[in-house]
Amino acid sequence: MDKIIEKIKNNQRINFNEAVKLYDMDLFTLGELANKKREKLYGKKSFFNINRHINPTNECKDICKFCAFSAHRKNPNPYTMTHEEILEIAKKAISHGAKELHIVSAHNEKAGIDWYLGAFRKIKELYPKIHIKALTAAEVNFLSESNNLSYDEMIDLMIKNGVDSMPGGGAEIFDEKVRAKICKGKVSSDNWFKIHQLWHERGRKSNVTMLFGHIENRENRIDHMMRVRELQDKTGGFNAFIPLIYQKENNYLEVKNFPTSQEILKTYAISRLLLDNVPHIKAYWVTSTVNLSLVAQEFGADDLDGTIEKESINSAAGAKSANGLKLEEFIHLIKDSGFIPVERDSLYNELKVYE
Ligand code: V47
Repeated sequence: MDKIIEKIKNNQRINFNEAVKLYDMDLFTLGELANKKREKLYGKKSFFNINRHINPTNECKDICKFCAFSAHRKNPNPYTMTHEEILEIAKKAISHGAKELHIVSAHNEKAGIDWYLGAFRKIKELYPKIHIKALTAAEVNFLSESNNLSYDEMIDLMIKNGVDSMPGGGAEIFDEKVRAKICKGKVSSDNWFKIHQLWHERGRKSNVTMLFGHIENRENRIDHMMRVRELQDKTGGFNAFIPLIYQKENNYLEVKNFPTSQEILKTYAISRLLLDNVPHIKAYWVTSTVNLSLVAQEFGADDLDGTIEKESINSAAGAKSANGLKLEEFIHLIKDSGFIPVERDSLYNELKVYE
C-alpha cells in the first residue's frame, strides 16, 4: 500500500490493480489523499449551477432493469409532453434564474426525431442564451438507429438544433457482462464511447456517469473508470465524472447488498485519484443524499450538480429529489459544511463566489 501512496503523492498514475487495492485502504487515509488532490485543484471551492431537469417523455422501447422512470407495470403512467408544455417549463425555469436545461427522455418510438430535436430548436429560438445539455449517448444511439442516421449525422443535427453539451447518462456500467444483465439492448459500451468521442471531436463537452451499488463489483467500477481515462487522454472532452448510486424502488433489478456510506465515499475518492485527467468529480446529491454529498466534498468531490427544480428519473426509484433544492438552502448547506459555494455555468466558468 505504501508504494501506491508514494505514487499518488508523486503525481504518478495508478493502474487498474492499484486502484482496486485502494478499496482496502482505510477510509480516512484514502479520503485525505483524494482531498489533497481536490484542494490542489480548487481549494475549498465547491461548484454548483442553477439548472432545471426536464424529462419530456417516459415512454421507452427499452427495459433497463434498474429503471423506475419509464412507463411499465410498476409505473403505469405513460406521458409525452407537447412542445408547448416543454417550452412552458423552460420559460418558468429561466424566469427563476436557470442557466442550464438538462433534458433527458426515454426512447419513445412514437414521438419521432423532430419531436426530440424540435424542442431544443424552439427553446433556443426563444432563449438563445440558455445552455441546453441534452440527449444521452443512449438517446443518440436510439435516434440514429430508428432514423437510419450515422452518429456523425445525428451529432450534426444536435448541434444544428441547439444542443450545447451532452449529459453523462446511459453509461451505467461499461463491463459487457454486467451491462447484459441490467440493460440488455441499450447502447453498447463501445458505441457509448464512440458517440462521446465524436462529440468531443466537434470541440464539445460532455459528462460521464457510473451507476453503481447494484450487481457490479469493485473491479467493474475500476474498469469503468479506466475506460473513461483512456478516452479522456485522447479527447479531453469530459468535464465531470458522476458516480450515481443505485436507487432500489419500483424497478426489476433484484439487489441484495447495497453499498455502505463508506463504500460510496471510497468510490468518490478513488475516482478523484484515478481520473487524474477529468477536471471535476460530481457528487450528485439526488442519488447520494444531500448529507453524503456534503461529506463527499472532503473525499474528492468538488461539484454538487445544481438546484434541479424537478427530477423524475431517480425520484421514481426512491430518491428524495422530486422538487429540487432551493438556491439559498443549497448555498447555506455548502457554506455550513466548510466549503465555498461557487455558482458556475455549464462549462465551469465561475459566475458567482459566495464567500
Ligand atoms: O443513465 C436510472 C440513472 C441516469 C436509476 O451529465 C438511476 O450532468 C440510480 O445521467 N438509481 C440519468 N440511478 C441521470 C444522468 C445524470 C444525472 C445528473 C447529472 C448528469 C450530468 C447526468 O440515471 C441514467 C441511469 O444511470 N438511473 N435509474 C436508479 N434506479
